[in-house]
Formats: sequence, C-alpha cells, structure tokens
Amino acid sequence: MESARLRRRSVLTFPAAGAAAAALARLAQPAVAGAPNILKPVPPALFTDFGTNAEMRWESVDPRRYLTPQGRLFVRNHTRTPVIDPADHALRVHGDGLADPAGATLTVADLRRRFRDVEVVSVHECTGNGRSYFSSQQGQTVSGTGWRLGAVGTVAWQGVRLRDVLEWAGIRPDAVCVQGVGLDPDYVDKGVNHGPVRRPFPVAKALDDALLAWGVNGEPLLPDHGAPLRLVLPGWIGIASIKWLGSLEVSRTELTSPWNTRWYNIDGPLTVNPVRSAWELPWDARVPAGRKVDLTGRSWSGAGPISRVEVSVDGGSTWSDARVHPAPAGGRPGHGWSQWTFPWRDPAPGAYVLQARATDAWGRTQPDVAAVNPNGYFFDAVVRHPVQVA
Ligand SMILES: Nc1nc2c(c(=O)[nH]1)N[C@H]1C(S)=C(S)[C@@H](COP(=O)(O)O)O[C@H]1N2
Ligand SMILES: [Mo]
Repeated sequence: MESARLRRRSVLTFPAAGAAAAALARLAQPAVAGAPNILKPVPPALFTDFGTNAEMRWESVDPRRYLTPQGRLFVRNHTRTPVIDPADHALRVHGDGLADPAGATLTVADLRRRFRDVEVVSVHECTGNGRSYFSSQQGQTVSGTGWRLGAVGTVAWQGVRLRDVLEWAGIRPDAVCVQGVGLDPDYVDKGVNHGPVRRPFPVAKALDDALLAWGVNGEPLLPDHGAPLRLVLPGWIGIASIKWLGSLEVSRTELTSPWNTRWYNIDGPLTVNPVRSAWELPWDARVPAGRKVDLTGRSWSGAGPISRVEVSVDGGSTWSDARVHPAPAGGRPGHGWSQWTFPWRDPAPGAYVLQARATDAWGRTQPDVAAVNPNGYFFDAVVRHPVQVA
C-alpha cells in the first residue's frame, strides 16, 4: 500500500512545492489530463471512486477496528489534492476580530511548539452522505455525488485547540465569526470561479471544540486529507473542516461564502450532522441460511453518543434492539460512532430487507423518510438494505 502510494505520487509533476505551489494552486487550473485528483490508492475493493471523490465500502470495514485507518477514509475534493511542503507552509491568522488585525503567521512547527497537543476522536462525514438514497429509496432527484453511506469514518485527530491559538492571537470579545480558507485550487463550477474553498463558522464553535489538526490516528495527515494542516469542527458537516488550511479570518461581523449560502444550506447554513446507520455488509449480501449469523454495523450522530439501535429484518414490520458495544478502552471520547451487533437466528432462505435505526443521546431518531432538498444533504432516513439468505 505504502509503495503504491509513493509510486502514484511520484508520477505527479507539481510545478514547485510549498508556498509557491500553493499560490499557483490558487489560480483556477484546468484538470491536468491524466493527473489524479486523489493521490492515495483507492482500490475498488475498498472504495467506490467518483473521480474527485471516493467513498469507503462498508463491506470492507473491519468490525474489530473502532477507528477508520486513514488509508480507508473517504475523500471529498472540490478540485484536487494539492501537495504542500510543510517547510513552505504557514497559517495566517488575521482580521478585525483580533486586537491587531494584521494578526500572526504560524507554521505547523510553531503550533506544535507553542500550544498543548490534544487528541479528539470524532466522526468525520460529508453531509451529502447517503445522497443516492434520495433517488433509489425515495424516488427524488437531487444533485451532487451519489454517495451511498461510505462518506464517513471515525478517526482520532491530533492537533491543537483553535481556542488556544485564537486567544494567543488576541481574539477580541466582540469577535463573532471565523473563516478558514483552503490552499487547493479555486473552485470553478459551470464557468463561475467561486474562489478558494472556505466557510465561516461562529466564534462559539471556534472557542468550544474546534481543532487545528496535523495528524490522524497518530500518523501525519495524508495530502488527500489536508496536509500539512486542516481545521476540524467535531460533529459538524464535513465542509466545515477545511483542508490545506492557509488562513483564518477572525471577524467582528458575520462573514459569508458560497459554502454557507449557496451550498450546505437548507433554510440556513448547515452545522451538526444528523443520525445515520450502516451495515458492514455489501449491497445484496449473501447470508447463510439456517444458523445464527452475527451481523454488525455502526451508527453515529453529529450531536454526540448513540443511545439505542433498533433493527428490522422484515422490512420494518417488527423491530428489535441491536447490542450496542461498550465504548472502546478509554471511553468514547468526543464524537465517535457506536458499533453494534445483531445476532440473526436461523433465517430461512429468501430475499430480505435489513434496516437499522439509531437514536442519539439527545433523542434524535432516524426517520423513515428524509426531508428532500435540491442538493441532497442530510439523508438521515433508515436505509433499506437488501440481502439474500441462501
Ligand atoms: N480546502 C478544502 N477543504 C475541504 C474540502 C475541499 O474540497 N477543499 N472539502 C470539504 C468536504 S465537502 C468534506 S466532506 C471534507 C472531506 O474531508 P476528507 O477528504 O479528508 O475526508 O473536507 C472538506 N474540506
Ligand atoms: Mo462534504
């Protein structure tokens, strides 16, 4: 895997590393013919590859592992993965929400030296996850990547608290908004250049649990996941966690970007991810008849822990509780998902529909039907997963 990744990376020809490349990358660039948009290997056994995006296959998830290995994590790029030399990278923190609006510039090495390291386990999920079920399950047409349920993972992020950095940078008490800006190429859609990927968020979230992360599961971030530095807003929709972070603007007025007004908005900017569940099974899985089979899956919520998971094997007529696993050693810190097992006893041969419905600690439950919206966000309905018992 490692050598495949290196091979694939070494065939890339980026003009120059680091700040110069990042500056160049800011110009709207046409896709380079043959150049991959995602740099890590996304083999078909592990991923469904959509080009600039790739989702994890749930049947490839190892039920014995709580965290998603970085090599297995979904990728969602608006353009393509830039390679940024950490030696040439620095984060600019600026804006009228700081005592000195000119702010400061910090390398990742500065961040590591100056601030306390933290680790936060959180679900990382694209808010379009599950989008394809708007059409296949609800007969509705929406636009965007036709994800099944694999645009999600749970990882341990290593980094520093954004709060510590903003306090050090002299955040004013009347600051209201922070906006992270990515160093990937400008996003051009239907001939319109929308500029670099960026999204504002309230200062309350910045001072609560937001992170500046350089690591995942104890490894350095891969380029595809935002190296050398990304924002992480635990529990919030994926777009909130800006990759390849180049600057942070701290503002005394509300900022906007197309990523909170035009996209990722349903009657207001989307924030916390809903409740979802997935079976660790292929679509149309074959299940052996006439014996007990332990089926496994996971449920998660952007708002926090899962308190209950119910399953149905008869298309929703009857439900029973799945066994939700105790938190992994050391507790379930932050916003990780819950694993569960459902012992299916002696199913008779035939076609079945499996359903899993989770409820979180705030009492939010997955509905039977998700509320449709033009861009297909927040598909949180119980997914009808077909299997064949033979
Ligand atoms: N700079 C930048 N940040 C970004 C994006 C992007 O295209 N550019 N995509 C966003 C979206 S929509 C999602 S779901 C997550 C995906 O993170 P991942 O590719 O590391 O899984 O990153 C977010 N941050
Ligand atoms: Mo996303």
